Amino acid sequence: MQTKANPKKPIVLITGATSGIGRASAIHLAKDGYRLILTGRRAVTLKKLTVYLESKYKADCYAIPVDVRDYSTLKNSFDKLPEEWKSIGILINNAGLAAGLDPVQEGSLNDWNQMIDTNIKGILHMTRLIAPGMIARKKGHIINIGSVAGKEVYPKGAVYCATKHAVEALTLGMRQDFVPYGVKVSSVCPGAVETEFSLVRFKGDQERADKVYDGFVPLQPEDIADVIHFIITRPAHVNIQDVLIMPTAQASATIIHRQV
Ligand code: NDP
Ligand code: 8X3
Repeated sequence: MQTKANPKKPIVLITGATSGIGRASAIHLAKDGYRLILTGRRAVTLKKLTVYLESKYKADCYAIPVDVRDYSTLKNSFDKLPEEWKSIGILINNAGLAAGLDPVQEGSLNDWNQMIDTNIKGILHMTRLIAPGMIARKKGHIINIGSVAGKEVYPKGAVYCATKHAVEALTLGMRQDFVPYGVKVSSVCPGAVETEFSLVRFKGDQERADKVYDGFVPLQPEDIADVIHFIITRPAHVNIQDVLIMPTAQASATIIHRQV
């Protein structure tokens, strides 16, 4: 199929493209002619997204259904990338989740492991695989999706907040390590965005998830995609290091003005 992808634009790899911010970013960037490598665990959802992007926007997509926690499968998949997909210019480390909302004394070890392994090790795994190519080419851009939870801590959210504080530290550390090579590192840190995030956090409890967004207008995933697009389209000498983006009705992690 003839694609409309612009070969002069960098290849963008988005983790967690099957839903929410990752999916919205894939659509936004496909519209603008970027070639996309899209990942996520849900293979069928990922396939449907690539078919949609290819048919609607004539996008050039490569799907890798994979779990960011599984380094050896990730490595194997990236080692096998066709030559024309190997020079990844932009990595969007987006895959992540909150599991549960509990005080530490009642927390579930499974939830903790899932958050720590996905939100922290997932970013490390992806960056370890992709950054060396950027460093060798002396060009590249990594965008980590942090959170207001990486800047504040809220009750019952200690472990999720700790993982997002770790994303903050990793972003700063990567920037220090990569600066001699001209590789940009940015973070985008949203407040409440209406995605599958709360449904996942509350393990499929739709009613509880809906309550999170009751009485105010939350951010939409497209709002974050728009910011990501802005960040990656700055001139070579400009790096937007960090963006904290909140709904107008949200003053902090815990203060949301709800109309009830
Ligand atoms: P969604 O639940 O809608 O999307 C999360 C994405 O991450 C899905 O595509 C999911 O894909 C993927 N994912 C989760 N675990 C894994 C894994 N182990 N391996 C590969 N992919 C995985 O939530 P959001 O879009 O809201 O979340 C995206 C990022 O934004 C996360 O890092 C989140 O912490 C952050 N964030 C979200 C906010 C919000 O209010 N929504 C606010 C601030 C930050 P699949 O299930 O197919 O694997
Ligand atoms: C997601 C936003 O406030 O639910 O990172 O932790 S919050």
